[in-house]
Amino acid sequence: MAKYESGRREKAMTDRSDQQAMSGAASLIRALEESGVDTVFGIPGGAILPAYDPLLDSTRLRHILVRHEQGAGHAATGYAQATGRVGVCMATSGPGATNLVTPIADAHMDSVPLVAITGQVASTHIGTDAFQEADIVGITLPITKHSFLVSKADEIARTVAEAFHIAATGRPGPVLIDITKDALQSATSFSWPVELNLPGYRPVSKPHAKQVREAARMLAEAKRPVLYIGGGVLKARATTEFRVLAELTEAPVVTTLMARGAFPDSHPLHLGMPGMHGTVAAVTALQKADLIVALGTRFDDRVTGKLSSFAPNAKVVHADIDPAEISKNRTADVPIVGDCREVIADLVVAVQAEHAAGRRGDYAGWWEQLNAWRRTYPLGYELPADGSLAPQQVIERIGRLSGPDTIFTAGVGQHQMWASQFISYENPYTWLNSGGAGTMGYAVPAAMGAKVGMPDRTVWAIDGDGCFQMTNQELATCAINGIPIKVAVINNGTLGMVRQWQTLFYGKRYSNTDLHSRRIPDFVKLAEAYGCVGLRCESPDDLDKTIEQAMAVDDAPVVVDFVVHQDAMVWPMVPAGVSNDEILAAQDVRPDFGDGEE
Ligand SMILES: Cc1ncc(C[n+]2csc(CCOP(=O)(O)OP(=O)(O)O)c2C)c(N)n1
Repeated sequence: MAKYESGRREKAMTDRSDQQAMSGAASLIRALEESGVDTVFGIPGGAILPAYDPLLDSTRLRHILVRHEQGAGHAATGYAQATGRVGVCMATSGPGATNLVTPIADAHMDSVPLVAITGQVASTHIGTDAFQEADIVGITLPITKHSFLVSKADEIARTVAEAFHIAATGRPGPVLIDITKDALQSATSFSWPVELNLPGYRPVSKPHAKQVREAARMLAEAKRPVLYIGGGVLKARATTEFRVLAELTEAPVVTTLMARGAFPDSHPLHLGMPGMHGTVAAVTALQKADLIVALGTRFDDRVTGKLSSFAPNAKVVHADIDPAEISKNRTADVPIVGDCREVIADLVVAVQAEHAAGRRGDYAGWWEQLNAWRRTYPLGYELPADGSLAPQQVIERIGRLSGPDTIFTAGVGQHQMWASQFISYENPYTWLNSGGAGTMGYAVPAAMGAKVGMPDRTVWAIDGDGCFQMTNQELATCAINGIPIKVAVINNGTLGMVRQWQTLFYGKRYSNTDLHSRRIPDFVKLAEAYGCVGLRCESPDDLDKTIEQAMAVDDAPVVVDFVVHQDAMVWPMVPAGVSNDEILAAQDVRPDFGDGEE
C-alpha cells in the first residue's frame, strides 16, 4: 500500500485533521482539494447535485460551468496537457455522463491524465432502468485506464486519491469515478492522507541497464540512425534530457504529431514530423534508417503507413512506460520498459561511456543524404491564383506574429495538419491536439482549459469551420468566466480533409462535405452573440493587421473568421494503407530518392 502524496502536500498536511464528520459529497470536495485540484469543469444534474452543494463553499476549487459536458472533458484535457497536472471534469448520470464519452476516449488515446467524476443513480436503483441511469463504467471500460463505481460514502476519499495516482503515474490516462447518489448523501468521516489500496499497480519506471547499454552500443555502430520521439517524451517531462541526448549523438530527430514542441523545430538536428503528412525528410529518414530509437511513441499507423513495408532495414530500440506498446506493431530488437526521462538520462550516460571508449557513430554520409532531402523537398504551399487567402499562410502568420510561448490547440482536419507543419514549435507544451482519436471539436474547449491553467500565456485555437461548429458554445463559458482565448476559424466552407480525400480518391465526387459556412452561420455575429470580439479577414493584404488586432484584445475571447481558398490540400501525403516509400511531396510529385524508385 502506498501513501498518496497530493500535488499540494504542505497544504494538505497543515489542513489535515483526523476523522471529520461530513457527508460523502463533502468528502469528495475535500479529497479533490487535498489532491491539489484547483479547477473542475462540469455541469450539475440530479445524481451529482449533492456534490455541487459543498462545492459552493470551497475556497480552493474553481468550478467552471460549461455549456456541454464534452466541453468539460476537453477543457480538462487541455488544462492537463498545458500544465502537466491532472485535469478534472464532472457530470451527472445518464446523458451527462455519456456526453463525457468522447473526451474520455480522446484522453485515453493520447495518454492524458484525466479524472472524470460522474453522479450515478442511487445504489438501490442500479439495474432498474431508473431515470437517467446509464452504465457509464461499462460504457467507458475500454476507454479508461481504470474506473471505479463507488456506492459507499466511506470509500469516496480513498477512491479520489487512487484515481489521481492512477491517472498521473505510469502511462497517464483517464480514470472514471462514478458515485451513487446515496453514497454522496450518506454520512462519513473524512481523514487525509489516505492509504492507497492498489494491489498489482506498480508501473515500472527504472529501465533495465543492460538494454540501455545495448541501445547505446547500437547507436555507436549505426550508420543511419533516427531518434523517433512521441508524446511520451512530453508526458515524462523529459525534453531537457532528450535535447542532451540528441546533441550528444548528433542523430536526426523526428517528432510525431503528439510530440511537436518536444524538440525545437529550429534545431538543425530536427527533420520535422513523420507520417501521413510528415516532411519528406522525416518520412524517408525512417524508411531508410538502419536504426530507429523510438522513445515514448507507439508506431501508430499514421506514422508507419503500410506496416509490413515500414523501415525494412532498421533495427529497433523501443522504450515505453507501457509494456503493452513494445512490439505491438513493430517488433523491437531492444525493448526497454521505463519512464522516458529515466531511459533518456541513462541513455545519455551510456552513450557518453561509448564515446569515452572511442566508439562514436559516424553519420556524416547520412547527414549528407538527409540534408539533400531537406533542401529538395521543404514544406511549402502555393498562394491561390485568384488572390484569396491561403489557409497555410494564415496559420503560418499567426505562428510568426504570436511568438514561441503561445499555446496552440487545433481541431481535426486540414487546418490541424497545417498548424502542425507551418507553426514553428520551439517549446514543449505549446501544441495541444487530438492525435489518437482525431476528435473534431477539441480545439475551443481545450484552448479554454489551457488558458485557465496557464492564464499568462496567449492561447490560440486553430479550428476548422466544421470542427468549430461542434463545440463553439464554450465561447459563452469563456466570455462569462474571463477566459480570453483566441480562435482562428480557417473557414474553407467545407469539411476540408474529407473533401481532400474525395478529390484524390473518389473522383472529385463531393458527397456531403459542403458546409456552406461562408454564409451560415455568420461567425462574426456568432462571436458577438457569445460576448466575444468577432473579426473577419478575406484578403492577404489584411492578414497581419487582423492578427495584430486579435492579439491586441486581452480582456475578451476573440474569434477571427479567416475566409480561405477551398481547394488547398495538405502535402506531403502518404495515402492510407500505402507504403511510406510512395510518399508524394505534392500532387503527382514523387520524390527521387536516387534509388531508381521514381
Ligand atoms: C467527431 C468527428 N466526426 C467526424 C470526423 C471525420 N473528419 C475528419 S476531418 C473532418 C473535416 C473537418 O472539417 P473542418 O473542421 O472544416 O476542417 P478542415 O479539414 O476543413 O480544415 C471530418 C468530418 C472526425 N474526425 N471527428
